[in-house]
Formats: sequence, structure tokens, C-alpha cells
Amino acid sequence: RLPTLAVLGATGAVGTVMCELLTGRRNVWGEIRLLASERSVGRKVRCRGEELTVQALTEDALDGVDVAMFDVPDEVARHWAPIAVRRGAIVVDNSAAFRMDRDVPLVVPEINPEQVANRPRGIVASANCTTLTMIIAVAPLHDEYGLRELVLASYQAVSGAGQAGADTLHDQLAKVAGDRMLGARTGDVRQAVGDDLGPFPAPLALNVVPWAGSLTDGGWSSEEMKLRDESRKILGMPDLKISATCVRVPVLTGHSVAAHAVFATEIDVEGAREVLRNAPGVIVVDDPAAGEFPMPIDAVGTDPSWVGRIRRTLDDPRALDFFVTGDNLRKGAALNIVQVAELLAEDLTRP
Ligand code: 2RA
Repeated sequence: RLPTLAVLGATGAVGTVMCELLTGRRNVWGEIRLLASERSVGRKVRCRGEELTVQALTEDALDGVDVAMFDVPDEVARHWAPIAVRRGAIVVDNSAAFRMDRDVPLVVPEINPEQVANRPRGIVASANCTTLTMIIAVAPLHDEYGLRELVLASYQAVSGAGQAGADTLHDQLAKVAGDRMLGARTGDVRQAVGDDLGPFPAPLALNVVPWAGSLTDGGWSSEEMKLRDESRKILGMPDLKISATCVRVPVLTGHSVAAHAVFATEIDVEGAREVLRNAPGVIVVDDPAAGEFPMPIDAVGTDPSWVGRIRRTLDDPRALDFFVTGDNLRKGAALNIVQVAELLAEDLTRP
């Protein structure tokens, strides 16, 4: 029997991409069950060539599920993941509820696939979208050169804040488009945008906002702390020095990260390019003379992390600077969850 898969949060920004991915990937699933909150119940979603009706998330709806992919808010995951496990499912969770728990592995199949087996609570976590985009490029360089320190700056798309984030940018762009009177000409769009900021603390149209998530100790944002904590856990380096500045930019899809990585050994930049070219899940686009560098408009709708602008730091032969961009809804979320679920399916169907 092929395992039964449940998708929780199937109608959200990430859930929609999960269903698209399940349509395009090798079919390892028996029944696929789409579960969501009351307001989405009854909606029809095409998945794997079938038209599936979204069902209400109830305890009974989880019966018979082997693997449950969760893309729901932290508090919903905290409540429902243990219930799904009690009903017999293994949960792959995209929220931040369990990522840092010692007895929950944080799995990126290109980096630490063996960790899926180590799941005493029946929960496997998937990392934050910014972490995933960047770590896919950093991990192979670490394997080759021994990472010592990371300094990161992110350029994060509005869809990282869900459908509401994407809708907010569209609405704000419509308000400022062609508006030369209310400040849009000089760049102060506050009057044109008005009070509707959606999930953001400031206007995103024609602006950048150096903030994502909530405030934590010392002035760091929760997003910056996730980058630090999750990278350390995925790489198995609890003392790695990392600092990040996370910035929201007026891009619909595609998180980017400018990285400064310091290693234990001297870097030969062509060697580093070769390491990245051979790394799973990475595409190198690095020919600035020809105008070729990775951008969100290239990465959107694709699976890999796109890496370019690779250069050795001028003042430190052990350090590398580069730019990486990836689709935050695919490898940053849905794709990683689907890949982890497929590892579990393989495990469950092994004779
Ligand atoms: C964001 N990484 O971009 C966070 C959550 N998906 O807002």
C-alpha cells in the first residue's frame, strides 16, 4: 500500500505550491487528503491530476494518514501536530513551533537527510524560507573549506508573509502607480499608501523595510534569530558565529541573501565556483561581464538556489562574498517539505 498523505493548510500560499509540486513530482503517494480551516472547506483544488475537495481539519480526518505536511501558524501546529502523531501520522512541519526542539530534527534533504530517522516525537521540522535559500549554498562550501563565520543580509519577498503580504504589495503598487502628487515622485509614499500596511510595519511599495518578524532581545528580529539558530542546527555547529540583517523588499516571490562567509582555509574562487556547480540544489549564474547574476525574477517558479557574484573578499583570503536567491515558496517552504515527506514515504514503503 502506498502511504496516505495529508496536506494541512492546503489553500494558503505555500499549500498551493505543495499541491502543484505533488502534481509534477514522482508519485509516491496513495490517497492525498487536503485539510484546512473552516473557511476553506469545500474548495476544490487540483492536485496530481485529481480534483480534491478540501476537508475540515478534525481529529477523525487524520485517521489513516501516514505523513502529514503542515503549513499552518505556529500555534495551530503546536496544537495539531501531537494529535496527528497520536493518530499514527509522521508530521513534517513548516512552522517555527518545533524547529529548535532538541528531539525534533530540522531536515534539509540535500544536507542532512539521515536526520529524518531521528524523530522520537514523530515530528520533523522544515526550516525558515530565508535559512533554506542560503544554507543550500553555504553547506557545500562548509564541507569543502570549514565554515567559521557568516555575515548575512537578506532581501525578502512579500509572499514570505503569506498571501496577505502579496496582496498588500499589489494594492500598494496600484496606489502609487502614476501618482506624482502624493509624494510618490519624491519617494515618500506614505500619503499615497495610506494606513493599510497589511502584515508589514511600513509601506513596501517603492520602499525597503529592515524588519521581518517580531522583536527579540538586544534588538534582533525573530527572522534574524531564526537564520542564526536554524543554520547552526542544520550544520551541526552550535557555536558558529552568525549575524544577519533581514530586510523586506518590494519583490513578490524570491528571497535573496548577500553572504560574507569566512572559512578555515584559503579560498580559490574558481574552486569555490566548482564546489557550488556540483552542489545539489544549486545553480551558479556568475558572469557579471555578460550581465549575468542571480535575481528573484530568475528563481521564481524554480527549485534551486541560484548563486552568483562569487568573489574572494579583498582583505581576507579565507573569506568569500556571494549572492544567493531562491523561490521562497518552493525550496524555501513547499519543496523542502515535500522532499522530506518523500524521504519518509521511501522509509515507510521499504520492504
Ligand atoms: C518571511 N521567512 O519571509 C519568513 C516567514 N515565511 O516572512
